[in-house]
Amino acid sequence: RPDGIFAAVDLGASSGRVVVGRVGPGTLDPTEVHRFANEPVRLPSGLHWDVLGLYREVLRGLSAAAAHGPESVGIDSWAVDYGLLDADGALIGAPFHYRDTRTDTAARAVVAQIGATELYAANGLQYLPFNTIFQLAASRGTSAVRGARTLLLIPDLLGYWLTGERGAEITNASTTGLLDVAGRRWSAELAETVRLPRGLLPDLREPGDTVGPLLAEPRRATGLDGVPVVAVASHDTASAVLGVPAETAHFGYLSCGTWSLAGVELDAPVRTEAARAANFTNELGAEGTTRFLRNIMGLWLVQESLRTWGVEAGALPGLLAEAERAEPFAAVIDPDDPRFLPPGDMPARIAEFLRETGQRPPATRAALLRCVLESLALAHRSAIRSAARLSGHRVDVVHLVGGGARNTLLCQMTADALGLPVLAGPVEATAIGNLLVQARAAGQVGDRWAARGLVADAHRPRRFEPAGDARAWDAAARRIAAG
Ligand code: LFR
Repeated sequence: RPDGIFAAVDLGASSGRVVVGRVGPGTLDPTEVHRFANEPVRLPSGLHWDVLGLYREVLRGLSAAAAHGPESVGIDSWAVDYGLLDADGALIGAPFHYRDTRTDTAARAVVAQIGATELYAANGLQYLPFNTIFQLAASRGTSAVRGARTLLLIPDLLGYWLTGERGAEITNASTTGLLDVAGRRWSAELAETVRLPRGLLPDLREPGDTVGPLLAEPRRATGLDGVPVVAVASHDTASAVLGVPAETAHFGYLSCGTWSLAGVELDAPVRTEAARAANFTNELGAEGTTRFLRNIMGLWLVQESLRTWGVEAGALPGLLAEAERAEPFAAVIDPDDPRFLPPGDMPARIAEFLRETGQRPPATRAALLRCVLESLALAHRSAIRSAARLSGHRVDVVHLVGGGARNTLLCQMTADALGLPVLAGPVEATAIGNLLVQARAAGQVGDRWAARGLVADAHRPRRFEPAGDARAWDAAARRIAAG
């Protein structure tokens, strides 16, 4: 058949969606059939995901998808977090949220024990306190870990509930810190260091591998019959990078949602001392690629400010219009200051940062928003430039995908700060990347360049040319470096 229909489950940190799309030569038409909120829950034990609620919404979404007659189902989500299964295959407790603060001390202890350079040589990963290896070190000796027989990352956990099959999809596994990134296999040494129970990490899967047919109960609940789950690039960022409508290899990307993931696509990891010192990560991508990137705190700063103010997301366009008229470069923050990571009063933390660095906190919400967006644009500039310099990979154009592509002020500021054209969209690059891996596995699309050509035709990105005074951005960058 010339084309096929696929269902993508895409779970982000604040919302999830199920998208159905027909993919084939000249065809790519993703349609959202179900969307739901993803709200964490605070328990006495810490901050957790409502993973049962998510699974219920996945089933609802798949039953809405069933009417479209998909050939297969793929699941992607945010990275690093996991569920633990006991000897009977039952979930032990509620999975922790990566913004839970229990890991800080344990993370530092693991780095001290292994050595930052040695750890980076093995796993190629940037230091983020919530990397799976650090979460497991923080939970070492708990009854949950002692009783665990299998660890499943979130998309693999949902896939297990749908099919009964266990495994670890490799793009997401590469964010755990437990993978030997060059060898593309679990590192026995690293597992030993954090004293993981033997056999906890299941066999690796590649994007495109079949996970399995649906079990009887999810088949009944969704009405999907004879439709397998297929492993996609199950780390959402890996799917997003595949879904970039790039037409040249000389592109940089900004996957811009709750986080901004800024980097380049490479053939192999770069594990130099300079890359480590700049906190660049080598996560794995579709088709054996390496995503050489850095995490930037992203629109979380905006989302959490709106939540603190009690302002609905619907009010954002109005605030952004005001921010556009606010005074430029009145204040700049380092968005990656660790104090911004946990949930809580974001405007207060921003004001605190500004006072500590001798700056005046903004007087209005719009001014605060302007400060955040300019600071993100500066962080985008620094990360894209560093990615190019550290990897030797030339960047002529930057693709900005994800929800941030709707934020035209951020897109324009990013182009201005970088002095490069920014091509914005698609907003749903992640769900598209998920569909594309399934279509490739079914033989309906060729390699990633053919796939990206389809995306470019179906979703012409919006182009932002650099404008304005480049020197003002240089001066602001110096200010933040000095702060
Ligand atoms: C983006 C993302 C990032 C990862 C962070 C935490 O949604 O997957 O790539 O570092 O969430 O899992």
